[in-house]
Amino acid sequence: MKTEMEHHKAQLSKIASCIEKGKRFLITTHVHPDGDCIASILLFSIILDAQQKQYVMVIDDLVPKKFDFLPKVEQIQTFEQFRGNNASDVVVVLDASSFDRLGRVNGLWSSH
Ligand SMILES: [Mn+2]
Repeated sequence: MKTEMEHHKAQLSKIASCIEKGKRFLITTHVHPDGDCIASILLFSIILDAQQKQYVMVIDDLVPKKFDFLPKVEQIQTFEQFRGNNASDVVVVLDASSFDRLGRVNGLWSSH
């Protein structure tokens, strides 16, 4: 039987392989965005930049003005800006405990 640590390692290597194989990523997070979710998606985008991957960041809400100072925050799209434009092969959901928390972004990929 796998130990908890082995289980986590196996999960992490699955995630690493998805990132490695993925070409176009959709990165998203919960509605009513706060500092931790915005920082999470921006950091993930920086990781993808280092891998020279294509991605879009989408949130079903406007990013509050108080986060304007964060690097790359202007690249985050609202649902309206993004709609109909999904060509991603990997979806990355950060800082959300359920798909419901994604608002209208939830299900953008369900037909794929
Ligand atoms: Mn949060």
